[in-house]
Amino acid sequence: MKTESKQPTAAKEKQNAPAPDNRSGDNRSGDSRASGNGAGASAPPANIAGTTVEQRRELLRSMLLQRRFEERCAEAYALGKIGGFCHLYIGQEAISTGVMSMIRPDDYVITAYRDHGQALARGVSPRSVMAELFGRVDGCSGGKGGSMHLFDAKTNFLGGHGIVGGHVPIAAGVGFAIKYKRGNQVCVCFFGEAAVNIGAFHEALNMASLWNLPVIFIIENNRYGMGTAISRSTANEDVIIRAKGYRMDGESIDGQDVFAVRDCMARAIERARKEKRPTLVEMKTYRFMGHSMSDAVSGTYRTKDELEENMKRDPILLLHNKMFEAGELTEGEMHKMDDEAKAIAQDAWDFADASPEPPLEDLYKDVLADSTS
Ligand SMILES: Cc1ncc(C[n+]2csc(CCOP(=O)(O)OP(=O)(O)O)c2C)c(N)n1
Repeated sequence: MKTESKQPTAAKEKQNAPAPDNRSGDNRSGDSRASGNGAGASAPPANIAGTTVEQRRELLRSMLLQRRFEERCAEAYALGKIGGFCHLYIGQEAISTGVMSMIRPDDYVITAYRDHGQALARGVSPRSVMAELFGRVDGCSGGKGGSMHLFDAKTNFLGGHGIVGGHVPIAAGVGFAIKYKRGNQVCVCFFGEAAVNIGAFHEALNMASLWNLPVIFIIENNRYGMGTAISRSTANEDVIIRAKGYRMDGESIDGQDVFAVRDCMARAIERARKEKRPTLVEMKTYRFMGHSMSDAVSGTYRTKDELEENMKRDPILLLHNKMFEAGELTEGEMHKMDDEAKAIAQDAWDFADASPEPPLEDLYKDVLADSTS
């Protein structure tokens, strides 16, 4: 990765990624600056003051891991080691990283099919994620879920869901269960901007607000649903306005800035834990790869110029530059972190490659609950 200048980092550079256990559950309290019922209010500028140097390094390590790991996924897909669908998260890593750095190990996470980065940032082991992608028995879903269906009970990572918006009501259900059991966890639910036009999204937001559920709904607005620009699918592109319809707090932030993500999460988490109130957050981002591995990166529904313009705001580069300018990161240290990330991705690949396929007799295992036991 080139970091000497402020040039775009490279989804295109072939390298790999690190695996910090980034589940410290920082949970620092924010000064509740949320926008009340006024959906769409913008947050004050984020800064790095709320984190220590070591925390900032962890954030960088986590993002590098996701990036390098997924670059190897692209390679494995091209070699036929990963089959089926494969949606990369490259470009959006500040969101997964910032969110996971703020929640606690006993909180819950649920997401859509673009789930590799979120699983890694949550602390699901790179080996078990790669083995799942390879369809092997040591995968976090036993090799039977694949790229879109990463699950990990140890980290309360509840998937990996392929139906657009289909998991949003499940998040409301998790929020209900937390409240019913008098817990003070939160449930974080990620989805793309295309999901805000799905019926299940509206049903879930309505119930979450009506019943005061501790759910943080995060729209990762990367501006495209497959090859359809938001301007062609959504009557009101200001998607955060949807919060108002359900009397919910809403906030729109820069999803390329990991500190903006953390600041916003501090407010949403406090609201969820203390008031049992849900929040809708729009995190504005951009994906640097195609919708899935079978999709062109640019040249069809978006131009190369647009892509390159957005890659100037690579979240890894933005964090690197901030740390570099603050004098707390040298290029040598950056390269070392990057090499560690690559080594972890290579180790995950080797592990996955050596893992066997699930046995035939397991075909129906885990499909239905065993009603006899
Ligand atoms: C209910 C439903 N309709 C259509 C699809 C096909 N589909 C798969 S991904 C996708 C685009 C979703 O875009 P978005 O929610 O913005 O997430 P992103 O891919 O940008 O992360 C569509 C339409 C689907 N999986 N589920």
